[in-house]
Amino acid sequence: MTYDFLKELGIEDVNSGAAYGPFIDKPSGGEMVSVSPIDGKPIAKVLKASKEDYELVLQKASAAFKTWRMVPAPKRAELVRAISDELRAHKKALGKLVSLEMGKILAEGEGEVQEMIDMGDFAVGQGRMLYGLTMQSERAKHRMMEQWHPLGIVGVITAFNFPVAVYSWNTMLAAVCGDVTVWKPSSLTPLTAIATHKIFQRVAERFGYGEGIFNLLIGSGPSVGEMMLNDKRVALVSATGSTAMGLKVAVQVGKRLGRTILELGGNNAVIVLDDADLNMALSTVLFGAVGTAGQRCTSTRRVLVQKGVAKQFTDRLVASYKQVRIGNPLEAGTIMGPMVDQSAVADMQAGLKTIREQGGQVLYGGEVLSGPGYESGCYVRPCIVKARRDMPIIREEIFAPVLYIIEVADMDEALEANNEVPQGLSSGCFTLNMRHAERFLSAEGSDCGIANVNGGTSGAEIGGAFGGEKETGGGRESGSDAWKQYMRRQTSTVNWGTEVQLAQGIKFGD
Ligand code: UN1
Repeated sequence: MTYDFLKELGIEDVNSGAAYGPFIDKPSGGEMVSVSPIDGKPIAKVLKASKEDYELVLQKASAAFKTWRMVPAPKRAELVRAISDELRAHKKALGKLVSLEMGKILAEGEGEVQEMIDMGDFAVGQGRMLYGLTMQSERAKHRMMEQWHPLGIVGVITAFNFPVAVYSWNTMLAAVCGDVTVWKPSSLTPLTAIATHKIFQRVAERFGYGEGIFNLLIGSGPSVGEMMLNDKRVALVSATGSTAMGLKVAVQVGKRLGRTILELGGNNAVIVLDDADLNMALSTVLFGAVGTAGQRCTSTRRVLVQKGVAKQFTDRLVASYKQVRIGNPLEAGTIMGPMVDQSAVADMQAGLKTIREQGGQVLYGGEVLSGPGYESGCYVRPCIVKARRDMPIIREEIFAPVLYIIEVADMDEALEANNEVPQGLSSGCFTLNMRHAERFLSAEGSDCGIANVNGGTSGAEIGGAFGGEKETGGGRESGSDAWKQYMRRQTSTVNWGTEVQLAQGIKFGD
């Protein structure tokens, strides 16, 4: 091992990938190696969870829930507050591990840990605000109210691209809501998950809740994921990933009438109208399309640019793409690191082939880079394609830095194009005309879960509800009232009078 900061995070040469709070000494699901896309070299090994490990973890989680649900929510929030503090102390190291293991640049890796910290702080406040309503009873001397109770075990399935932030969106809230979590991280980012679990677990132990509150199961989809989907003990499965994966989760969990939160594919557009502030639009689109090497579900994939500014916008965007420094994401000055692995690169190349076949014109980039510093085979040049609305490929999500520029006549066409893809996660509209801006946000405007004016598609704050419509899955995570999904609602009526009264004025018997 060549990276000193891994010691700070407790990562060893061989690491257990299963924990019911404490790590299981030697999980028996086989061994895997985590490889860095930066140089293609192994970082460390992980022992995966087997069926037996799964069962032990689920038993411990079930037992822990019985205790945890009775701890007052503000007290549960104190533990979450301490986790936020612990994350602050290790922000640099954990951010670096995110970069090392999945390739996003250091600023984004640290930004992701900041998102965890912010989410923790948000959840701490929420711990005193798990509000229910009181309703007016139609019966005299009756009180009617709703309460929110802890739900149970929450399965959290996360993707490689936000290996820690999305875990926190779910887990910080679940913890204050009185739930316990079982985390199945992406097989591409096991070490990040182990390091994160260690931080959470350390705090849980300090507070005397050492077993079963935070649990971790690293393993393949079929072994660990599948068991979780079919397990009635798991009340809610919150899953982030592709639409294909989400469909599977929805069907399998739906078969047992379990709950799901799905955060799936995006195909996000930015509208740039003739009256836009072009400088703002350009830098926002650059970040949205090139950031995280185009591997955010909120990445900007389509620019719908009005014809009056199309040429100027395109020329200037190509010029800024030429300035993008591609290389080691741990080095200052790098704007774009590698893609997560060679298979992601192959998918991008296959996508580009289809784009060309369908008449898309590559204006810049798309090549796989080779030579010194690029030996891992995971580095690509971000790509700009001049495309048309009738190309079928633009309806699919290629999880790579490929940006379509599509010319539109006016706001009517821009909205139609924004909404014509099957996904509905995020969208943005650059305009200085308040009528266009308000229309974009109106009922006939963007059909996405996120719609920004003079803002891009990625980089959402944790305070709002995050998620989208249509094939994006409909789930909402992180801020606003997303907490409600992690609890069960109970409507209660108390009769404090001396008579039995039936609702709807029904007289039954005498
Ligand atoms: C994701 O890509 O799965 O809006 C999440 C953003 C981030 C979260 C993205 N805050 O880009």
